[in-house]
Amino acid sequence: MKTFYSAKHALHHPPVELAEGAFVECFEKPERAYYVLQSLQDRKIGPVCEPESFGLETILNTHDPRLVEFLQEAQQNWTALGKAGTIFPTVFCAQNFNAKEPKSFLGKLGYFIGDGCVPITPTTWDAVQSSAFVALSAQKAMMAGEKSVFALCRPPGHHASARLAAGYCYLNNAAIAAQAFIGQGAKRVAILDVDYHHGNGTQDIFYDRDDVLFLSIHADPAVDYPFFLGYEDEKGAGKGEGFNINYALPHGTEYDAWSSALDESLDKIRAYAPDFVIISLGVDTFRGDPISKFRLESDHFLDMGARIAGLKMPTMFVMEGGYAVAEVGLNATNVLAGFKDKAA
Ligand code: SP5
Ligand code: ZN
Repeated sequence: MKTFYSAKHALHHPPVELAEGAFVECFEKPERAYYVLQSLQDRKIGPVCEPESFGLETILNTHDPRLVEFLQEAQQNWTALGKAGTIFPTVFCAQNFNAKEPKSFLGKLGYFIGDGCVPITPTTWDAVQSSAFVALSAQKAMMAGEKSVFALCRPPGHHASARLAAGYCYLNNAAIAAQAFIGQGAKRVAILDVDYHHGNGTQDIFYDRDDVLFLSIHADPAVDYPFFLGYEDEKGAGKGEGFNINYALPHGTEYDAWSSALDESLDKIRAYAPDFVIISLGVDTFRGDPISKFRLESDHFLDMGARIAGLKMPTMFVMEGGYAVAEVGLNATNVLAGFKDKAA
């Protein structure tokens, strides 16, 4: 299995995030990707390839051009206000309905950023763009006939919606790849999000569509991030009704219950018969994760990969969360290794 990886992810390394009332060291840090890369090289998962560059239109097929422009120009606007240091919003656009984009950059911060865990530094955009290019390069390889590919994206993407960056995510890498598949002739794409957190950005992007089936297995949003979306009664709208499926599980969930939701998801994917499957691969379901409350063990990730391989469908993995830095390489690589062994 090929991996796509760009060292440019390290250009995004803000010193702090705002979490629960305090500035704390970022959980989403460059070491995460280094450990995953090291682990998959040690275990000979396959060649590691540099991503290509793509035109901005590949991103604008999914994202509001104003978000992209905002991210590109944030630093110069911040500097123009006489500010130094990492950029954070202090106002938020709580009413999405009919919300207008303000002229003031301080207002724009709240219009394009959803919470305190998406700091912006002078080099954040370069890393964010390279992460999208990693996903698009993996998608291109799939389109060219690879049966499975790993996009080692960083920063992650699944909390980003068309207009809003949030939850360590700036652009939605998995959604950008799904849209590229559709744009290049795929009839149906399934996105299965196994990150601990609900993929609220991905859900939002495809909510009214039937050509992208979105499934997510995650912590009950009543008790965990992203809090406002991810309930099981969110099933899609209009043409998309029935094509959004959420499994909201309680804190303390172990692999038995988790894997039942996985098996149900895989059955739904079989019934949908997609041309391509995208796995939004967060490994923050691990019991040692510092911000999460599920109880998967490292070996369970091998089994997870094997069950996904049971689909026997072209499958692209896109890295999302996972913050137990010392084990994130082992856990992510276990999914890929479990998949590979079973697919072989
Ligand atoms: C991609 C992804 O996994 N994003 C997750 C964003 C979660 N943001 C909320 C972080 C809350 C941190 N809480 C720290 C608790 C430590 N005891
Ligand atoms: Zn997560």
